[in-house]
Amino acid sequence: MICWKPGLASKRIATGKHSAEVCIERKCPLETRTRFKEDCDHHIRRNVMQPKPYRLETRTRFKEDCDSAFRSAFATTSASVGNQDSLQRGLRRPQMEETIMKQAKLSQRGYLYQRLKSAVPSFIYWPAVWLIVLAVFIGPLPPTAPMAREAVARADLSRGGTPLTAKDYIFPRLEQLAERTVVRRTAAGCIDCGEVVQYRAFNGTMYTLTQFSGKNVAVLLPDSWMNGLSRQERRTLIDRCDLLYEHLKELIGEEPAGSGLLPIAFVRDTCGWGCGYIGAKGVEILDADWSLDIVRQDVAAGNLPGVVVHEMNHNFDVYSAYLHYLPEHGHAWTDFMDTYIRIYSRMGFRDLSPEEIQRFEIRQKYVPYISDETATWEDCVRDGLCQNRGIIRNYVWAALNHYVAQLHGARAILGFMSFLRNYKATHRPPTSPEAKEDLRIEALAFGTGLNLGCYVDTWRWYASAELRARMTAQYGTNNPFCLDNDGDGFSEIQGDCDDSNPAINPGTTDLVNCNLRLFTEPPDGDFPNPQPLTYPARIVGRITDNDADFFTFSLPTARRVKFTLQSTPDFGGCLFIYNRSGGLYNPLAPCVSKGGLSTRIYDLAGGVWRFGVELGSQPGRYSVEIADAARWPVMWGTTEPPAFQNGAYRLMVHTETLEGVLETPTHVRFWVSGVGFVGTAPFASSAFVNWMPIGSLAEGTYGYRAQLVSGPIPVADATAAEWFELNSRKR
Ligand SMILES: [Ca+2]
Ligand SMILES: [Ca+2]
Ligand SMILES: [Ca+2]
Repeated sequence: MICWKPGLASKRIATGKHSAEVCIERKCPLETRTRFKEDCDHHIRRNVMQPKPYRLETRTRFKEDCDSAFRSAFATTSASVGNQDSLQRGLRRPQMEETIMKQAKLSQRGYLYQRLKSAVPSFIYWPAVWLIVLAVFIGPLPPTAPMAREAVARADLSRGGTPLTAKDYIFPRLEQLAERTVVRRTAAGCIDCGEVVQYRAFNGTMYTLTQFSGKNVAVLLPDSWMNGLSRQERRTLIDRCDLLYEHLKELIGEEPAGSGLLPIAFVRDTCGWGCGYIGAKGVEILDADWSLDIVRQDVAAGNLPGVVVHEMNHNFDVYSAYLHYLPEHGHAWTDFMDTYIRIYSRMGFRDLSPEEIQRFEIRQKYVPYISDETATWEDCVRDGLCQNRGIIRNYVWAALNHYVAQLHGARAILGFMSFLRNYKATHRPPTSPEAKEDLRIEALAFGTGLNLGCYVDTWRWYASAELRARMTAQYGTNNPFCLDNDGDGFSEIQGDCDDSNPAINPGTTDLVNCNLRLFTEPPDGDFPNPQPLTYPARIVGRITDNDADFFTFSLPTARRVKFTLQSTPDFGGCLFIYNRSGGLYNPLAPCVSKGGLSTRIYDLAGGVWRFGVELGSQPGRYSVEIADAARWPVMWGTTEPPAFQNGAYRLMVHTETLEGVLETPTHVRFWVSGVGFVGTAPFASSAFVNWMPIGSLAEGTYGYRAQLVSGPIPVADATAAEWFELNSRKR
């Protein structure tokens, strides 16, 4: 029997003899390599891939085999795959993306999700306008190369062989808007009432589709989707899209141009996986089997598919003339909005909470820029000269808004948008990049109610002398976020999480998550063995040849702890946790290869724990985060079928928990499918409104949801729809 030697597990187990001795001595449990191999094979089987015969080598080596099998599957499309943002972005790098989308069907696990969870940029970029970051995955494996090729070929055929264009959005010409199908509402309120309509697509093709109407959007489905989605999934798709529109309208303060409902049409040929007008109503999603499978996975779980969110964000890019100055600025906007709307609405993304998404965005988009002290707006954003340093101009443009949103909350972004709205109503668009940044910074200043001159300095950004003078006149010179009250050398905008305590500063806490204490390996030394940690923590370290870094931390009580190991960007290896007897605690250890990120959650008992970051495929730099695993989604409230009395339906919600709720709610508002928000009640543990349907509403099935708000902002996601029958005899 072979098992893992405590301590330098990944190295010592390399000799079976040694391991066998340890086994006998310590009566090791079944933490065998075979077990590990099964884990790998399991992934392979799930992805219709035949495992190749593995030689009996070490666990770490085995993991590499897994990885290299993974990489070889990408041989036809290069090893690079899209990063998380392309998931919301539609099909921007046609063949490669399509291959990946196709894999989602085969993996049955939502490949997009895996990409958000495990993609990490390294510093090699696709040499095209729409930069896609190279990423390496640990996780489910894609199909073999021939299968991937076949998938691409089939997808191409399904599109009639026309090449996909690079961009998944269109700046609509006036004639295009004039010709577009104006989609009128069918039977008012009835979510199941389909009507067969003729739809003229963006490219002029006519389609016969079945239209279902919400309050704001209409979903137009071909027969394949009518059959492919269950009635319940179809309702969720319509209602979630409708609710998304409502949240976007509230946040942005202006609706896309065009009369009628916003059509979301599923067609055989369009400009990407999804395609959307910029600033005008119109979304098309590709009608293909793999596309149906991906969309269905999300709606079956009650969620919105990323591709729809992304395209609707293009429609809501209503200030484009006032903000855009980059070559591909439509996607700088969505680099902010695709995730921010999930943060603002409290929707989250599958099991990622809004806060986790926000931190992910800031780590990915803000940190690479701000931590490079030579990076400036002029060089890295306006002129785009810093790609080889891992600084992507679109990301940095979006990062400012993400960072302000994290520091100042949703009200600041609401204010930002309202400033743009008023400005647009009274001014012509600025023309130069400098003037557009002046407008953006001024809008953020309005949103925060502060003079952001010192933010501009911290960010090495641009602001004209006129703007600085206006901000001083409007908001004074005193911005508390720019003061260093405790004299530790940092203000809050520079990352001081507690400006009344000099022991807390960017040298001791993580820049992205203030809760994490930071432990950095000395530049010319090594961590002590072991390095004690204060939980929760972030470790920034380095593994040299023959090195392993060990850490201890103490949990006062039992916790669900999430371990995140990231290769930044060159380390390859694993994170092993040891139990009190020195045995291996986590046979399913998080492991990364170059540029990868891996996350695992463990239920750990209270007490002292020890873990090691140990060499696998190659030495290099890494980071580790250990923190409580946030629960998401959190079902904050439960609803019940509405009681009918005195001509009204009683819509009721019982609050189960305020865990994960952004701030103390003031009110509960109620949403009815196809109708919109119908009433608001003061927050109470059981809150209700009596909803009296108006006479024009059709009979049929309706769904209601409840959402917690604090003043103008949502503080929890809407509850799942409670479906009920609206009966005309009850009017
Ligand atoms: Ca300070
Ligand atoms: Ca401080
Ligand atoms: Ca080290």
